[in-house]
Amino acid sequence: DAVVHLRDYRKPAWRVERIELDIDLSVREAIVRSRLTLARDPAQNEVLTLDGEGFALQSLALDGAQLGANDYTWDGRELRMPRARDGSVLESVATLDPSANSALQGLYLSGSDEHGFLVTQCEAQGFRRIAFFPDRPDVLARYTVTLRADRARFPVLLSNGNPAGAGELPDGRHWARWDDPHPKPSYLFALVAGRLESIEEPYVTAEGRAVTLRIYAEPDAIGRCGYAMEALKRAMRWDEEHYGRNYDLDVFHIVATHDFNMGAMENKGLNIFNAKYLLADPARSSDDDYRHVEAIVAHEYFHNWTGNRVTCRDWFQLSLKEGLTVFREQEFSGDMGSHALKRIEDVQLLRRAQFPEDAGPLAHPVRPPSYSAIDNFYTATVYDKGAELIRMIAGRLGRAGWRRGMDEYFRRHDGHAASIEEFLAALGEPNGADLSPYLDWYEQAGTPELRARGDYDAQSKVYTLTLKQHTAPTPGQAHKRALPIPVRLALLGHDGRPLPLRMAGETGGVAERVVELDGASRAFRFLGIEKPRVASLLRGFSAPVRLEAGYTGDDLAFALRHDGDEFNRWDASQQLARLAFDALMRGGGERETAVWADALAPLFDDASLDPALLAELVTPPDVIELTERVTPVDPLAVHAAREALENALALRVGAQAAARHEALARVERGALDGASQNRRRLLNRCLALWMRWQPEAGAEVAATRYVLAAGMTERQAALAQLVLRAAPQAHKALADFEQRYRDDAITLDKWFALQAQIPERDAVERVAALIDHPRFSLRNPNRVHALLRTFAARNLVAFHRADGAGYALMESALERLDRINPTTAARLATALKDWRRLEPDRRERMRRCLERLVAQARSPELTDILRRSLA
Ligand code: HT7
Ligand code: ZN
Repeated sequence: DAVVHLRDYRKPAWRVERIELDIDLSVREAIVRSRLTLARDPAQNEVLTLDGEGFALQSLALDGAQLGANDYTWDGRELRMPRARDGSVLESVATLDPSANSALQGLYLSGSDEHGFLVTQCEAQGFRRIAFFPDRPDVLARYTVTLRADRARFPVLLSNGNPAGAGELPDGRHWARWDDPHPKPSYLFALVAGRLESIEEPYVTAEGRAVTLRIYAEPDAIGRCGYAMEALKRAMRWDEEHYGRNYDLDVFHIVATHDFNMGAMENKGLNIFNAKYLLADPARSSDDDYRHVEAIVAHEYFHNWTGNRVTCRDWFQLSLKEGLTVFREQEFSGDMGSHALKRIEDVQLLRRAQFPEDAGPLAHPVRPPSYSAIDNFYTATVYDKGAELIRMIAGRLGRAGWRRGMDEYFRRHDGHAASIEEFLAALGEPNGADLSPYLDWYEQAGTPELRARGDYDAQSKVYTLTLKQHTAPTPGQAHKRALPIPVRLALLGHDGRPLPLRMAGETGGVAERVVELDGASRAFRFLGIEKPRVASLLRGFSAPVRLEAGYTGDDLAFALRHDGDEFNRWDASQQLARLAFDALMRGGGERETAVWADALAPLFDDASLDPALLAELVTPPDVIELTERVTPVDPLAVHAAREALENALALRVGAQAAARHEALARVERGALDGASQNRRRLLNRCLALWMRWQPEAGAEVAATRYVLAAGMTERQAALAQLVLRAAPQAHKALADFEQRYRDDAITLDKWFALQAQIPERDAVERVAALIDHPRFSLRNPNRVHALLRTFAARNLVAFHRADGAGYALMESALERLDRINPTTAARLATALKDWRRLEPDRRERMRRCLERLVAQARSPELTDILRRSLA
């Protein structure tokens, strides 16, 4: 497939001022009548070219005259019409079958023929599957949409904008019209039609606009939408208070569907959600689920300004809306709960998903220079590294400067499509700051390694911090530039308190400051320093880099005890665990493991420590992060080393964990407030440690906890412990879970995902059998992620089984999935990207599997991932 390059960007030669859509809906056939009012750029002498694919064309008319076959060409992808003029009106009639659309892009049927409903997904290029259009984000048009359908089968008819009429039609049919006053790109178009129920709340914006908020779901799910509604109101208020951004339509609608390729979609005034990230209730949703719902509801809402009102010039600028909106959501979520915990979670995600992406064959800059399948660029790099870039820029401008810059960005670009250069200029200029050096971060792939060394001269009392950066080559980028790296730091004295930091020419010192490394290497001199103990660097993870500071175990244990920055305190524990893991992989590790465990043990007695933070402090890095540290990877050895780490900690703190578990179990446990959630997080972690310390007694407790769980957070954790530790009670609990939740797909996904992780070789056969489970379907992306993605990403023992059975299972699933849903197939295939890092035998097996797949792949999406992985 053709590669699209950023450098080839040209302004649209044709725009669409208005589009009127009239769509007659049924499960097996939608008749789409569209009327486009065209505007030609006089500076470009281009023939009208529109995108359009996957539908059957019934008729075309230009300026009222029907067109014949000689008046246009359509190769099934592009329509070319030499006769179109500036101001021409193009009318088309096309038909398509939503029930045959398993790719879930464009207009598709969610659910069964009989009970399902119709829904659209247009980002990135789904609109062209509905009607002819310049399907690119810099063509903003005004939409009027009329929907017609059988009233009994499709009582609810929704589209973007404000309601503009509704009425009856003959034969039990009806219509509804929607008018969107805000010009928008085609990727933000949406429609929904079906038998849905709704909940409703009034909302008055800070500017005084009365808005009706409605959430729609299928009848059996509508009772689980209340939490999302509350989260939406919190997000709306937060955006008013923190960015002065108000909502801008009379209605705001959200719809939940079980069939969705991603988390959710920010269509103007009509957000569509994967039900997994919208529905929540205490019996079936864990605390993590609640947090996800709040975060994603907020994320999609925040897009109304960062993405919709100001949209992207082209898809290379995707992070302009995604990185910025992730950042806005992170700050919101921190304000709603704990900034330290939110930061820890976000950095965990970055290290588990983005750092490996940046270090492997699929590495790409936050703004990629080219793509062959845009759907494959909705990545951790564009989203999460993109958010880190915004965080650095916001930090550079300071709170007031950031707000000033964002106000200016909205002032300049509201109603338009913008680029990352324009964004940086709008932020920088009102602050007198040149942010152009940050453009390098957008254009350069790879995670910089930051080396830090501190030297203290007791005589002159000067502490010199030398910082150096290096970024390894990534595909297509052999040579790397030095990037601006803000390092937030403090210097801890022997009593653990920060020492005043003063540089030449300054009077007085501050406890914490930010220095910016703006070249390959630089030394920073701090004066008047009395007896420093250890530098606390990169506080709050002030830049998305790998820090190598040469800390000893003692330094880290000291930081773990004393660092006032909660993130760095947690990171000290992570670094100690990594040192222990490295030593275990070298065949030793007893001493290093003891240093880590000894440093953690006293924390159980610290009553002032937030229980959730304690839970994170006593959790070693994730298996994906640890795998990153080894080449070549022997998956069994990595698994064994992480197990040894966990076991050693349990041996050291098991009694304390058990006691803490019992104390926490006596407190009221079912409530949903933050403090209760934080206690549950520790309760669950203590149970895990207890089970390793005393397998039999621990399993008894877990089995009881499973039955008497105060909500899903406890039930899921107890089940996980029983199953992953192969307790005798596991079988019964698993059967019980299946029975309880067999009719609730989202909850049953927890059951699929858990079994995919069982660290036994025969988990391959178990997963193969689960593919045939009556509740599993390759047609549903949530099921695929729960079972297959979890298996490939998290089960080192079974997925990497020496005989290649795990890879073979994935190969056959991918082959089938490619024919059903290419976006989901391509996402799943990224689990194979790191084949080159494996030990020779497995490397060869996985390479052969990738080569067989690439020879057979049909879709451009899967082909793109496989080719780049093999390159
Ligand atoms: N902006 C949304 C992207 C999205 C998407 C992309 C490709 C294929 C399917 C998709 N569904 C949603 C998600 C977001 O808010 O970031
Ligand atoms: Zn987004």
